[in-house]
Amino acid sequence: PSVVPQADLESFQEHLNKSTRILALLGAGLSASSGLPTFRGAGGLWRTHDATQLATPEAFSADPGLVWQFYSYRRHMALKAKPNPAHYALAELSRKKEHFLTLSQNVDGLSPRANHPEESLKLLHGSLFDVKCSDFFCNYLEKNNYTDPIVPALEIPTSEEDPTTTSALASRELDIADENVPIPELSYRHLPKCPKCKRGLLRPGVVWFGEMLPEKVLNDIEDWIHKENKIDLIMVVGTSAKVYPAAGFVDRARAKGARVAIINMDKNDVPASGLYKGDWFFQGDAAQILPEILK
Ligand code: BJW
Repeated sequence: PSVVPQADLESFQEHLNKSTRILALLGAGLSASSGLPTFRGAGGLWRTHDATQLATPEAFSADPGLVWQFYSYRRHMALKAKPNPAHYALAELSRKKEHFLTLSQNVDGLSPRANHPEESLKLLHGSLFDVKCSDFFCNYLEKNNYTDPIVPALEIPTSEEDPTTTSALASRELDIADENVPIPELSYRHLPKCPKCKRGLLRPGVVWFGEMLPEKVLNDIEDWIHKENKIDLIMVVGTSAKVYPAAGFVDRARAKGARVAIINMDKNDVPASGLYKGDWFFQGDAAQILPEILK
């Protein structure tokens, strides 16, 4: 059964078919149905911490053990999760359309694992599986580190001692996102160190608040935008579109004539510039909507 209004579906697909230059801006809602929590709104808390408060250099300096536990948990969850039909639908569109560039704010590795062509996928906020040295003077970077846990001290606590748990999964893994599950205090000596400088702590290769987005990624996007004086369409998928510079690409695309198609669970989550005549809003689960509208 269709999950979108027929008239919107028809007008969108008509526009998509004749579109040659297309952008997609992706956010955490794309991976929600793969079981990964989003940042804002329900589920945006990890233990008692606002997820966005842990995603800062200040949080890492103040308590690298806590921040690593958060990211170690996220790495573990992302590795267990599977790409959903929306990741596959976008990957397929990118094989069909020559000038389709996907800008993903997600760090979970699910688009790459859905075989989204690498050259048309720009990871604005890095990856949970890139690991780099936190020392300002060291440039160590390791890509695709899938070791889980990255050091023994970051092993997810198990509840084998707890005979009251019944489910097979729950008996092996406690959800350390739950504040009632105790976690150890970890300090410098427990945490992963840089193999190059042998001094700095390693950190996740993601972009925290106040940090610059990867320069090469930004340059590639600018080159793509400037190559021609028009963009036909930008799809804004599962993002609250509140974090910059990522959210700014919606208006950059509009300035080149793009119509905007929003795919989001929450009808209030529109870009700051609002909705224009000719835009589309497809409300619901991206994992259901994208395969249908990109068919
Ligand atoms: C569903 C669904 C389903 C749910 N189906 N939908 C201009 C103005 C004001 C401030 C700034 C500005 N420019 C820069 C700033 C500062 C700051 C910023 O933007 N602040 C704003 C919050 C106001 N930006 C930065 O600091 C950036 N750096 C920068 O600008 O550097 C330049 C500079 C450097 C130094 C000095 C001076 C300048 C960096 C931003 C980095 C963001 N990093 C994070 C963490 C990454 C690592 C990690 O994962 O832990 O990126 S924060 C977090 O937010 C993460 C996300 O990628 C990002 C966006 O969130 P997203 O994906 O939109 O998720 P949610 O949860 O917000 O939304 C989910 C959506 O899905 C919702 O709409 C749901 O309804 C929907 N949904 N289920 C469809 N099934």
